[in-house]
Amino acid sequence: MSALLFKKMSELVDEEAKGLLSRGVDVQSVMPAVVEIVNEVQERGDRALADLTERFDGVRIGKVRVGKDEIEKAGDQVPEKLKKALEIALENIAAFHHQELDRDLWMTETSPGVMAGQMVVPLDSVGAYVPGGRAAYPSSALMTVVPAKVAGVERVIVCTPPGKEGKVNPITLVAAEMAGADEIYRVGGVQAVAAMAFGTESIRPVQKIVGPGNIYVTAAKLLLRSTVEIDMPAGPSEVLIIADYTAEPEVLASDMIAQAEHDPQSISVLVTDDEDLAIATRAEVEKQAKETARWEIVKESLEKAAILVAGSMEEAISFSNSFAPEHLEIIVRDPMTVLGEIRNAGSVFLGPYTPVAAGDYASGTNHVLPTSGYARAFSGLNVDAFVKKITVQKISKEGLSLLKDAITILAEAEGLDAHAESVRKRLVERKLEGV
Ligand code: HSO
Ligand code: ZN
Repeated sequence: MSALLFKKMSELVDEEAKGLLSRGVDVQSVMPAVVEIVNEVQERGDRALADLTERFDGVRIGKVRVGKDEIEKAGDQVPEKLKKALEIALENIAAFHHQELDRDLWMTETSPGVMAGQMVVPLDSVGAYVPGGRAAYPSSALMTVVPAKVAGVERVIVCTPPGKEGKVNPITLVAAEMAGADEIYRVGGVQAVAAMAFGTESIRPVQKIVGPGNIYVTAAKLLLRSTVEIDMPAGPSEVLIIADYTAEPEVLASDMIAQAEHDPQSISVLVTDDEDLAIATRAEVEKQAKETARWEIVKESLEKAAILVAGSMEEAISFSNSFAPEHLEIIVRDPMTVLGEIRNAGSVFLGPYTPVAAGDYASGTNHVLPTSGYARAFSGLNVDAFVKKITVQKISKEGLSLLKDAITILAEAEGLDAHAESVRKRLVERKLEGV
């Protein structure tokens, strides 16, 4: 059934290789529509949010902000078992992101008497975009809000689209509340991004917007980058698996299908140096695809999938580095050795017992990751996204004397005499107050 690409890597034609490597989501194509929506929100604030939500989500909303009563009601609706699972995930995500925190302040003596350092200060406010609709992911509320709170951001707001009754998915509400969100708004899409960037009557603007979203949300984030900081462009989910003879076809196929069920645009790639494994995995993918609940999405997505037979592990690794996958699974006899060769990936999963789904939900790492090759230059969401680093220095009179020549000579070479003078003035025969 699935028309997935099955080939020896050496036989890949240019076009096939390019198609796999670029898989570019064409953000520019939706830009005109995005600009229009953004302008509407900027001009008409809350009234635009109501109109746009009616147009795109099919519901007329009253208050944009989700009230305490609705959050409480959601708490009653969500089964205990689910709350417990959210709690376990939250604990692990918080523990992991605590480890990422840098020291508050460090100083080092770069030259005698010259102390220079850096201090970490959280942003004041952050907006988390949590998708709804077909891809309603309460887990994304944990992945965005928890690290922001761990970093010390005082005001963390969540925007997520309402369902047909105008209510936010109760599990998303519970997750956002548990994670410590300070305000939750029932608005999604481009209009949510614009509202968080410019502010409206009911939503105060934020300094940075993070979180996954569809191509429109991504385009809006990129468009508003001069007004507000953003995390990274994130598109459809993808996995690349490097496997050798030790891997089980059934397991590999299930990981490919798990990625494919996200979105028709999702991509799953297996690269192996074992041709028999490749053949067996293709058969398994076809079998499992027929059994999956979301077969319509899976079927479409698998048309973009590939199983490639590499001539060697080196060739497999080199392809993976060029591909720069969002998720990289390494299921080989000695995964640590392969890990040492990895240059580009959003998040790496080692060994046969480490499915991407673990990182999606509960192992503690973040699932907001760079897709579409952005892992070549971007990192996944982490606490650094929620802080800024401010450099600090304190120099003694002796320290400044020692640096005097270097500073004044360089300043004069740049024609900036006042710079040089600001050093000399301090070093004339007088004592400055303070330590
Ligand atoms: N794989 C998605 C995250 C996710 N999976 C959410 C399940 N829920 C993007 O990394
Ligand atoms: Zn996933």
